[in-house]
This record gives sequence, structure tokens and C-alpha cells, in this order.
Amino acid sequence: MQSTNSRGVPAVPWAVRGVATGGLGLAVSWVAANLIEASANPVVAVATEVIDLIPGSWARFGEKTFGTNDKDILVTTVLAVLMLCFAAIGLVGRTRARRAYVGFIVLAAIAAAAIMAKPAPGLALVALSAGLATMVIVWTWLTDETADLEGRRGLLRLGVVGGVAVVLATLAPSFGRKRRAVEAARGRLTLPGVTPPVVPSGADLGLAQPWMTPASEFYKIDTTITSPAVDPGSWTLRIHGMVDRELTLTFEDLLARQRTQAWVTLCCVSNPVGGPLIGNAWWSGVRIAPLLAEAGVRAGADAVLQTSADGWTCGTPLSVLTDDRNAMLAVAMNGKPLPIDHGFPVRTVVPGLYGYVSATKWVVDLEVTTMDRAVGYWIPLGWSANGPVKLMSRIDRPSGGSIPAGDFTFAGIAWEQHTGIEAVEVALDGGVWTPATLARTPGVDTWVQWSATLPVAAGNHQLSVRATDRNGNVQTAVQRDVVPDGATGWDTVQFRAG
Ligand SMILES: Nc1nc2c(c(=O)[nH]1)N[C@H]1C(S)=C(S)[C@@H](COP(=O)(O)O)O[C@H]1N2
Ligand SMILES: [Mo]
Repeated sequence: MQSTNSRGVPAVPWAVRGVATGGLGLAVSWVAANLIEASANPVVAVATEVIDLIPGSWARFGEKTFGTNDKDILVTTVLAVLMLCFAAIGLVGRTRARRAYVGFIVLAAIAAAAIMAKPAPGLALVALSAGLATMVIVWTWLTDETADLEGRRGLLRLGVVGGVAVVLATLAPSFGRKRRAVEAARGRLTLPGVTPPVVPSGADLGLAQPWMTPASEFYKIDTTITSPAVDPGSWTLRIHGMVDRELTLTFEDLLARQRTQAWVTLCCVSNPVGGPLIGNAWWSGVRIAPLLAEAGVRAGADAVLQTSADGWTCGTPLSVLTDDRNAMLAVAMNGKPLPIDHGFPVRTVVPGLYGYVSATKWVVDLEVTTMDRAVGYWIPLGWSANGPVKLMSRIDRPSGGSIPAGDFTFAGIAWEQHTGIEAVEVALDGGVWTPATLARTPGVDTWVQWSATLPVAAGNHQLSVRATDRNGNVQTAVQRDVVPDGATGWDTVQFRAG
């Protein structure tokens, strides 16, 4: 008659014991995962699986609404749901302590399924098992006959479990051995032919954002929760598919090729008008065109399906990889080896295309194929198969708020990579379009800074900007959403002068 025995016991201590048990189990699996392989964390595996499972509309919602914080929110949500599950399991255990085991096992099975769905489950299951074993042992210790649930000993045991969980969770990130090893390898690398960035004179007006984006401030977008830690010593790139000779290059092979370096502005298709998902860097690497020529592209091919170490894919038209532009396998950003989060050791950079169809980080595979087969990650989720960058301009100064009345210098950027910007105009309070002054650029593959000084009377105002490209096209006023192939419309800023 265990149920009658426990009826007198209040629910809260059981829920708390469920959470403490689950929390310590998670912490142990996290530490174990980091000791083995950083990407194998069960919570991360579940969260990654959620990203892969959410239907298109959800994924779009995530990219648009959460921006670069979407994954923190996702992981936090998964953790919160888990804690609720642990509390529920604790309550189930109140009537019969052993029933809780079933709950922990079911949760572990869900995590196991998520891990098995990843390209390399490997030792992640070991970490998960360590977590499950911990939960079984800890639950027993917290609830057995000797536990004295409501007495001092019960509280003491609870305190020990909670304390150990907090300490382990705090220390867990520092157990990320693989990432640290790769970070160390990155630190030791010297890249022949890679020169430090020198901002071209006259490119940076010094009025708003720097013309060169430091790596630490460069926007970051990807579908991974933990960036893959890829050791340059074991990295290879396979070029295959519709080619005469398949090629496999090691990092050393790649570095032995002729170096190319260029300023290229990279931007994201999910950047709203006026948004921040754009950056400009000095990239160093190896041009893709000669590699494809060496492999010998067969007639009929018109695309390359790129794959990353973490299984992300994108389809890129062959033409942009083989024409005279600087489409490259980049090994360095702003003169330093790529940061891990930006694709170390090798990523693709293609001037003129949005990142989702071209800029594969941690790239390991290039398959020459046809456009109808080169269906990348984002395409089934409602995004266009083709993603040329759209003509766009942005106001950076002022960013809103108030400015002094009188002559004021407005400033910002405009871009249409690989086409280039011919002119930028601004309009104050819907009045005439006034030409802005363009700063210099090293070519057509980067953003250009602009400035315009206008007299501004005291009061409320708004400024709009539009650009004209080197083909004579004027940026459209039609406002379109980022889905399926990039936002359009004019950036407008409201401010007060006085
Ligand atoms: N492996 C991988 N590469 C990727 C992505 C990704 O999710 N995974 N996202 C792409 C997108 S949508 C963009 S905009 C750029 C962003 O590159 P960054 O994070 O270095 O700025 O990377 C591209 N390359
Ligand atoms: Mo993107």
C-alpha cells in the first residue's frame, strides 16, 4: 500500500528530487560529452534535432525572429522542458519510487534517437549512458528507505546532489577537449602567402561602422549549435561528381596552391532592410575555378553541391565558381586563420551571392552536379534555389534618437556585390533625392560607405536612402520580405533634431 503511505508526503520535495536527479544526470552527460567530443552533448543533440525537424515555417520564423540568438533560445527552451519533465518524473515517483526510472529511461531514449539521427553518433551514446546511470543511482540514493525524505539527512543528500550538479555544469565547458585541441592547432598555424589586411585609403569615412569588420564583430549564422571542431591535420576536401578526375585535397595540398586574396562583403538572405547581418573582410585562400578545371567538369553540369563537416549543404551555380570572380576556398579572414565559428579550417566565399547558397563553413565536399539535384539545406524550407545579392543601402548615422539641429552629416553603406554601386541618394522628410558622396572601394565586391551633409531644422524628421547600381538600376521602394530570396525596400530612420 505504498500509495497510501506517500499520500501524506507533500508533492514539492518529490518534484525537487526529480529536478535534482535529472540536473545532475545532465551535467554528468555534458561533462562526459565534452571529454569525448564537444558536439556530442545530449541536450545539444536534441536541440539540433528540433532545428532539423521543425517544418519550414518554423525554421523561417526562427531565422527571422530570433536572428543570431535563435539557438540560445532553443537550447534554453529544451532545458526548461527537460526540467519540467524531471519535476513530473519526481511526482510520478512519489507513489512508487521505482516508477521514476521509467521516466528517466524514456527521456534518455528520446535523446538517443536524436543522437542516432546525427551524421556521427559515435561516442555520444556513451555520454548519454553515463547521464542515465547517474540518474538511476542518484534517484535511488535520494529516495530509498535510508533517505529520510523530510528529515535532515534527506535535505543534506539533496543539497549534495544540487551542489555537485551546479559545479559540474559550471565546469563542463572547460572539458571541451577537442575544441581546445583545434583552437591550439589554429594558434600554431602559419599560412604562407596570407598578408594582413590594409584598408584601402579613402574607403573608411570613419563616421559609423568600420569599413573592415573585425572577425569578433562579424555576424554569425549557421544551423549548428556547437561549431564543428575540425582539425586541419585531418581535414580533406573531396571534389567529385560530374568530373573527369576526382580530387581529394588535404589542408597541406590546398596551401600549396596559388594564393588569392580579396576584400569581399558577405551578407545573409535573412537580413531585413536596415539589418545587421552583413560584414566585410579580407579573405585569403585558393580560387575554386582552377581546382574545378583540374578535376575536369563534364558537359551538362551547371551546379556544385557543397557539404560541410556538420552535414549542412548548399547548391551553387557552377557559373559563379568558374567565371573570373574571386570565388575561393578561404583559409584566412582579416589575415588570420578563420575563427572556428566562421568555418575553420576552410570555408567557401563567393562574391555576389547570399551566404545560404554559397558560403559553406567547414566545407569538406564539392559535388559537381546539376541545379535540380543541388538542393541545399534551406531550399525545401521555402527559400529560393538562386540567391544573388540584391541592391541595398542602409543608414548607420544617426541610428535614431536625437541629433543637434543645423548641418548634420548622415552616413551609411550600400552594396550589391559583384555588380557595384554607382550612386547613393538620400531624402529628408520625403523631399527631393539628394546625391550622397561615395567613399572609395577596391572593387565591386564590397560594400561602399556614403555620407551626405544636410541642413536639419529643429523637430521630428525621417531620412530615407536608395542606391543605384553600376548597371543603372535604382533600388526599389517595394517592400518585400526576406523569404524567399532577400528583402527589398528603402531603409528609413526616424530621429529628432534640436
Ligand atoms: N556549415 C554551414 N555553413 C554555412 C551556414 C550553415 O548553417 N552551416 N550558413 C550559411 C549562411 S545562411 C550564411 S549567411 C553564412 C554566414 O557566415 P558567417 O557566420 O561566417 O557570417 O554562412 C553560410 N554557411
Ligand atoms: Mo544566411
